[in-house]
Amino acid sequence: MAVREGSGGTDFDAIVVGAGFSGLYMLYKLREAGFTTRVLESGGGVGGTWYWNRYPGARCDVESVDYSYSFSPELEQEWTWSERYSAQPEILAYLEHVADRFELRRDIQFDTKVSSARFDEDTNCWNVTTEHGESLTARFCIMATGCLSAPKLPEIEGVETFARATYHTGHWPHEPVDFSGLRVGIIGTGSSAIQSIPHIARQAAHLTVFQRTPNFSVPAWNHPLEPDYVQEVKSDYPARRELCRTSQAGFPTGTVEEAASSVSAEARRRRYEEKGAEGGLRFLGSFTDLLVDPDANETAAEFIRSKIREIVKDPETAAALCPRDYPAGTKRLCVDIDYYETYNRPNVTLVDLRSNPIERITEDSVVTAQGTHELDALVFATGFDAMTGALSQIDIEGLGGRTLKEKWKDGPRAHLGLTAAGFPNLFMITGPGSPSVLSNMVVSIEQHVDWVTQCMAYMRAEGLERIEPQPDAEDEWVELVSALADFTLFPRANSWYRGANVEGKAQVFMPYVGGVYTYRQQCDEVAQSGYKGFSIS
Ligand code: NA7
Repeated sequence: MAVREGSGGTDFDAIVVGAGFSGLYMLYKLREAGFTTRVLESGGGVGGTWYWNRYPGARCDVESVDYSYSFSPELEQEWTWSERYSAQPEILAYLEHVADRFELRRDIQFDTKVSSARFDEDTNCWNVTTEHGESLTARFCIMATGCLSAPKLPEIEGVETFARATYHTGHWPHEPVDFSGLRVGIIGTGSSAIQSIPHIARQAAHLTVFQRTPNFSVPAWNHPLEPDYVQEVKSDYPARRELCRTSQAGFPTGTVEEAASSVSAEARRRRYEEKGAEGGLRFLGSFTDLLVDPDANETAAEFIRSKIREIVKDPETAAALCPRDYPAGTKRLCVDIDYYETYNRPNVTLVDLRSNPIERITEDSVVTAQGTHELDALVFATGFDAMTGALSQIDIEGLGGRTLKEKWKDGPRAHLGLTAAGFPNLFMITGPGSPSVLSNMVVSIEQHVDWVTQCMAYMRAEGLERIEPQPDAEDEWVELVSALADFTLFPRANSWYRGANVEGKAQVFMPYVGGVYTYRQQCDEVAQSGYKGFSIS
């Protein structure tokens, strides 16, 4: 680095890791605030999650007019979404447009995976090294590494021995994949599988779905967006954005005030039909008590099961597809297009691993207790080491040489889900302990990025060099996050929200369930108080 562009003799004021929704907006804001910034991105282009998840059918489950940046009125007006729920190529095209429109690429270094970040206590700076051996310094290090960005293979004997084509939904090839004429297997039935299965089934000679746990899924009722509707949204975008920011989940769900337990079975069914007809995640907003009262939840769960039984013709397959052992919505509710209908195709077989578990994978087959399934291609839709996975892949070292991995071995601890005691000047965008994956990610990302930028500007104005949360403030926050979760049904599912999908990972419910509005108010109060709960020097 020939020219040191950061204050205090560093290469930059800030290093941002990741160039997805978070990293791009972080760069935009820091540049606007006059901070020199370098973004390090492991992919060959912008997009983050939407750069890697190119599997067939990949689509957002938040409506496109809401799953977009609100920071630029001009951008809002010039970009037009084509569908209610946008598909991955359109979201990626949007992020590429954002990168071009705001000339962000000149500060992004692509194909650069960060291997370590060390805090230097003498200079109050971060030293970040890359896998190419490059070393960069900055006052601040901002992890914009995403919540679902460390793909995970299943722990199955012989998984690495399969010698024919293999794919992970979270790391899909850039070239088109053609399954025509092939016997394809897919392991997993989470959101990625539920989106890709109908597409793969239409192409493959045969598709075998290996299901360990069925998921609750509701129809998306996706459709092209009418120009009049788009115009209506654009003509009043600020109000719509405000509605998102002051909501529970970061998108409008409509107002309901009734509890499922307070109305008749007939009225409940009617409401579920209505909400189901609206499509998507709004279903969970049918009643106020669905995620806190097990009996209320069971009525919604049974409604979804009744739809599965209506759609899927083979009763045994339908029964296997009906989730039974966790409340609806406590694993991310899936939003599908023709998922259950796909099981009526003659070329699709469901293998229920609960009754017929996988024993091993060989060079050409998946071997279950009851037989051998020879396959030409195998798709792993087995998810991610969520929320902490991408961070634990980087060797992050704070005060006294202590690593973040060590600090988090019994579960992540982050004050406000943004900062960690012992790791000064480090920020995590949508980190564990913030609403993140329980919200419209873009709303939560913008809020975090704005908060971080404001904090850095405050420090610069006050001539301060170092900020970190106090351990007791962090403890209180972690307790609050856990207490809020315990008030809900969320902890009752073995979900990736609580690390249950990764062997040996601490079982702690990670996201903040209190909603984006309450959370925003808490963060704002901290900033307005001059960063109460933080040590600043
Ligand atoms: P998910 O939701 O974590 O789904 C992963 C799936 O893979 C799930 O059905 C798992 O079953 C299954 N899985 C994982 N390991 C195994 C093994 N060893 N054997 C069989 N089946 C296995 O990841 P997705 O990518 O679908 O979705 C992630 C999020 O992205 C989603 O929630 C949206 O927010 C977007 P399990 O349930 O663990 O029994």
